[in-house]
Amino acid sequence: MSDTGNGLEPPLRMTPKLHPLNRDFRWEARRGPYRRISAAQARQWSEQGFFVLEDAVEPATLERLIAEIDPWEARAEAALRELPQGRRFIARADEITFTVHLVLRSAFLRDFCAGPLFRDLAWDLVGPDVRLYWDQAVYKKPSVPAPFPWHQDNGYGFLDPQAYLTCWIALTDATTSNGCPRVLPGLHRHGTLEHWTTDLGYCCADEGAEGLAAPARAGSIVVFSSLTPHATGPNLTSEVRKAYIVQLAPDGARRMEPDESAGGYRPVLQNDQDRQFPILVAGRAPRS
Ligand SMILES: O=C(O)CCC(=O)C(=O)O
Repeated sequence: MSDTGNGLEPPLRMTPKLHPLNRDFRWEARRGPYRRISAAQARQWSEQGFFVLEDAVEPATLERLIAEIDPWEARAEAALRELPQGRRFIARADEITFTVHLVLRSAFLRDFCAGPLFRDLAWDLVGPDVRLYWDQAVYKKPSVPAPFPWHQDNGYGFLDPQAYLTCWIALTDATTSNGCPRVLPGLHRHGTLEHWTTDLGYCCADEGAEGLAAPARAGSIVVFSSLTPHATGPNLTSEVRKAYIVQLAPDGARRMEPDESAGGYRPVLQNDQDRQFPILVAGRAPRS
């Protein structure tokens, strides 16, 4: 990709195929004043669908996050090893684990997700009324040659509205050698794309697409839209690459669950009281 001279890469030139539920989507830019992000980050968000928030989590908090997550991830890994072929859907023993809904298991993680960092990002990038939609740890194990394929998060479970926020928190340094995120800038503006199934997960772009690498030091966050196609590369190192993912969606968001009897899909409100708690109510921290 050539440089535009303004520090931003031009949007990818491709006419994408859309998800069948994606009709009349319009990307809406977020206006300031912002609480956490800079004007340059807001512009990159709007034009490219991502930015890196450097050093957003301080070392002591990071250490505690890892201490809270590791035991649950070890259980997830052990459970995978018991399964035929050591795999369930996109999780594979000794390769890649997805440890979901950790806020149900750790008060520390719950408080972390409900804290000022995500309240500010929610205000800047989602709106005044926001809930935690999903949280999960993704650990990519040493010497794993397989990438995680190009996908949009809204391609895994279609939310209405389609645009929500994914915060990919690097718990360890994420580099091009151990599987940092890569993004396809600009495609978020089309809304949700058609995805197809591969052995490694859903996919919405040519496997050979290069995209932009988004390396992140431990404690930094790759912030992207649910509509930004992203992938992660192989882990060619001898260490585990650890990430914790926090996703925030507008209050009232509904997940379109496949349901033949309802004519294709059935909307399900995302307000599970235990794990999809409010992050912002009318722009403020919810009263406890
Ligand atoms: O962290 C990874 O390797 C991939 C995770 C990811 O892209 C996701 O969970 O959407």
